[in-house]
Amino acid sequence: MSVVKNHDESLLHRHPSNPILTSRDWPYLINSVFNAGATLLEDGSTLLLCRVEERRGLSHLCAARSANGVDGWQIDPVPTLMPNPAEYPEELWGIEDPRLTYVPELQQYAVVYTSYSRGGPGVSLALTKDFRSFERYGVIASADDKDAALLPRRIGGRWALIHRPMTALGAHIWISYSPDLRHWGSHKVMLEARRGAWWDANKIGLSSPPIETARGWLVLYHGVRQTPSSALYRLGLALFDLEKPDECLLRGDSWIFRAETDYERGGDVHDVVFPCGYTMASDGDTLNIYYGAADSCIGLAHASIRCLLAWLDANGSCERGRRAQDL
Ligand code: BMA
Repeated sequence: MSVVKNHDESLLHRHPSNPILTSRDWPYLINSVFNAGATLLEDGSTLLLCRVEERRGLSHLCAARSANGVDGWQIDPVPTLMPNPAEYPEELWGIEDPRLTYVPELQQYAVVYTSYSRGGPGVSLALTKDFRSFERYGVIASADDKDAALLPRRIGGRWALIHRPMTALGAHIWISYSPDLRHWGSHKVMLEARRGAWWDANKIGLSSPPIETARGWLVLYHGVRQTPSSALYRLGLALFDLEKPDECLLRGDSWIFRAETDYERGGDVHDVVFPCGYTMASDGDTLNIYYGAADSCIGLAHASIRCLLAWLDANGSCERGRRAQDL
């Protein structure tokens, strides 16, 4: 068993301006803004595609742009991507939690989001060049499925989608492959929720899209601990093989980030930190991680890839070497 020795160890550092975006910043009347996908645009500015919950309770997506990724946000004056249930019935109850991936081969951004309707949440895809017009692909993983992101390049000639279907086996992270972004197969479990008292028992899901490093895909994931009073959403870390992304190389035993501040502990859903996106700083090491806080506002935290990998080396174990009964 690995034991975290340093009590003050902190891998994700909150920005002093947190929360960086709240409903009060919005140019139109809303309930809340949280769970934003993130990317750098060609001019180096940051784009957040935010989940905005209207006062009807349904969500849509709205873009916010900033030169420094911290303040001075230019927010679209009207929703950027609205649910379109007339043509896409799976969006009847809204669209949520986008993850953005720039795909060099397509010279477009992939927006993978949750579409919500009577059948439950499913995974939908849209492509865009500019976050102004979108080409919808519709459902790519049917309900009940969410927490999905596309890898930026083909693996062995096929596109790869990470997602979290609810199956009879539980709520685990899976990976599926496609020749054309429309037809998906070769489904494999990528990371299993642990069981019993573990912080990530029973239900896990991808947070931000995987981060490509020289040592593998670095994956930030959330674990949900059900307690008698609430569900605690905390973050963990794992590393996967670059060319075989279903092969877990290292998985941390402890969570690395949890709700601690007022805006993370209290809100529409308390004790939630929920990143859906990150951008990379020009040093190639610093991550700007954007996270939904308490399903009410958006926070920013910095982390160093070097430190995250060093932490995994010190506190992670080789998933392949672990017996199933230990999970
Ligand atoms: C998850 C998702 C997120 C939400 C989180 C906490 O299941 O629905 O959108 O932030 O629950 O409520």
